[in-house]
Amino acid sequence: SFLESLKTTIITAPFSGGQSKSGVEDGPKYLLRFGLQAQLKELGWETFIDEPLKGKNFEDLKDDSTDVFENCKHPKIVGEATKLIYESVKLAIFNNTLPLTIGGDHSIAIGTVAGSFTKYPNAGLIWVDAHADINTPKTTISGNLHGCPVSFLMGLDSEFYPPELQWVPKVLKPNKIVYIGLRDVDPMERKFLQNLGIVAFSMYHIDKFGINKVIEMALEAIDPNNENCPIHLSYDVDAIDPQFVPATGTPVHGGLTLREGLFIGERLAETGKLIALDIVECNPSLGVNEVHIIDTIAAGAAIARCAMGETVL
Ligand code: B3U
Ligand code: MN
Ligand code: MN
Repeated sequence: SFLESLKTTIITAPFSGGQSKSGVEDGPKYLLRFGLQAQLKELGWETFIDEPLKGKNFEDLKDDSTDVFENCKHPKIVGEATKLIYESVKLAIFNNTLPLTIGGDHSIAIGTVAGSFTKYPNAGLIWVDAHADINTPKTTISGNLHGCPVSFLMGLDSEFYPPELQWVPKVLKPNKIVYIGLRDVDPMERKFLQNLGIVAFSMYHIDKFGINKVIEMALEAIDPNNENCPIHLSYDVDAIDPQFVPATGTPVHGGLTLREGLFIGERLAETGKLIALDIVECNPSLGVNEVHIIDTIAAGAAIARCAMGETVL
């Protein structure tokens, strides 16, 4: 393991500026209210909490109609929030704790991945998501920056970046990311995946090979020569089917079962190589009823526990 002892820093990232729906900023509050910290303690983790966005009111700043760059919405607040999260992840990881960042929308991964790769430049990134999140400010149709974090980390189309996001270190190489769960990929995103030779396992591959084999292939893809590469897991809960995780901003049918989704976490815990974990896109406001909210938050917490060592036996 890359950790000397079981210590984690839960980094709250109550941020919704990477997309248009409000409510996803309440994800951290709900996950903590659900008992995530106590659950991790129960698993033997010493837990710290860091709130890098405390005192900031990014929600109000979403109304600022001047915060646009070309087609990109809210680059200023995304730039500021992700920089703060980046600093927290760096601090957590250099203090020999596992940064567990709870979102918030997926734009926050700009900060988390940039932070973890500062300490572990040869790390691999496992991106579990229905979406590829590899649009650039040039290709994005929605203008939502939560659909773009991977491109910033790779430096794709970097001549078109908003000034506020030019700080992002281009830490990620195409052979160090692997996707699991894709089923909604824009045409330009597909071009990037093809042209860059990025390994991606869509729902088709999960049906074809089964989740166990897919994870083995994913692990091999980011570490083909068995060099004990550290792993950052960035987990968008919309990878899991909306029947289990309904309260999320962009649900897409035909997703992972809850068990498949948790197995990814369990298998990664087993490798002992996990150096950072993000759980994003839980949006309690989008539950049509109380059960939707509880299912979604419970799934988010379960993913964290599984990835951090919870086992049945
Ligand atoms: N690819 C689309 C849709 C999307 C990406 N990420 C989410 N939705 N959650 C986009 O907006 O870039
Ligand atoms: Mn995502
Ligand atoms: Mn997604």
